[in-house]
Amino acid sequence: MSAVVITGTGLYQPPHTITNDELVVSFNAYVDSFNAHHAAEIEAGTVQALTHSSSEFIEKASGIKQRYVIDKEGVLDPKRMYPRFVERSDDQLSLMAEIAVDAAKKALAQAGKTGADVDAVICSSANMQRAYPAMAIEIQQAIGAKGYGFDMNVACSAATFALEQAANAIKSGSAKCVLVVNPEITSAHQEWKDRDCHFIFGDVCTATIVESADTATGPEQWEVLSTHLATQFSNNIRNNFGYMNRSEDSDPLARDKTFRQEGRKVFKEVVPIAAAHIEAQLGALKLEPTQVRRFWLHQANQTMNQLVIKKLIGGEATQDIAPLILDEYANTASAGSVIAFHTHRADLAKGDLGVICSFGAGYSVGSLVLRKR
Ligand code: CO8
Repeated sequence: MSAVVITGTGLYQPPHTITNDELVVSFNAYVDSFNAHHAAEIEAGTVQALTHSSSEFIEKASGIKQRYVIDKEGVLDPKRMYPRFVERSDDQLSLMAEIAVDAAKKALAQAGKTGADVDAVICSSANMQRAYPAMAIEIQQAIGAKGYGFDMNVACSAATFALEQAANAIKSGSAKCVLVVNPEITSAHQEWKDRDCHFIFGDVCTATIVESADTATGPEQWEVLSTHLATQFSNNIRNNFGYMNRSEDSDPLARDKTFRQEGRKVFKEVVPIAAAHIEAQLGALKLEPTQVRRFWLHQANQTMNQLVIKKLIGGEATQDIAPLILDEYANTASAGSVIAFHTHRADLAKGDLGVICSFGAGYSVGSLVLRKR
């Protein structure tokens, strides 16, 4: 059986950035207006006053300095606090498909392929724009691909879980060249009014070409030596938005219908799970973590990544060992580890080993061990 290789990646980066300072100014304006509006209830003790956010806290607690968003104005409007997207007609490309096609074209160019070479499309992300038809099929048509397409969602591990499906499709012979796209329009399901998490996410889309080494002609090839997925149920990261909300007569704008988490618990519980997961996968390949040249880790929290690396190699998570892109992009859900791989791999040499690993809601952990050919 021929090897499975990654031959190209692509990145769609939205046109707008929001710095922590810009975000905090708008958040604090919202807080002041909320508190003024509810002054009597706050005084009577029936409503709790909201508290200001701070840029210093955000950078210190997470490592995030800014984020990219598709719409800046709506997010920063203290009267709105979420993006404004124009509804499109059924015959227009959906927003998710549009950014996925952009990233896909870049990945295809890197792999030396065209859409016609692709025979499977997996659109995998933490949130889906609509129920059906699958965005993957829309993307398949837009790039002129053959074969089949489907959508899948494993929250922050959506990309790594999809990469395993792609590798398996190639191994089983159901596809020769798979396009995996991760359009993460997190701004639409982020709770921008919640001080605990208003700073966390950013929008982006990544694309990866996974193919059989038989057909790979691109200048760069990363052999997939192994994939390893695991899940363990937790309510600590949750979003109750869903198609049954209407039938439940629940409030579509209620707090539980957007992203929420117990950040500190997630931090404590996920770090050991992720480190043990990677260690076990490397162990099965008879490899030590210290033999890995680079770890492209999930991008949720700078200290989390430092602790994962410390557990694995006993040393510091330098930018060389485990590059951070979180400062510029924030948490981009499933796309984070793929952005790190996309932007920080050019300096690696033939034979170097690398690990892509995601961890997040579910809980879910997904990882791939790669070797540069
Ligand atoms: N400004 C100022 N102070 C603040 C703020 C703020 N914005 N927020 C909280 N504080 C205060 C708190 O009130 C608290 O004060 P006190 O000590 O007086 O009580 C203090 O700061 C500390 O608060 P926390 O304990 O909450 O802060 P942490 O140090 O734990 O940092 C983090 C918060 C950064 C959220 C951190 O816990 C973290 O990163 N945890 C890990 C999170 C993680 O990995 N989550 C994964 C989620 S991503 C995922 O799975 C994908 C889901 C799908 C994506 C959906 C897209 C929308």
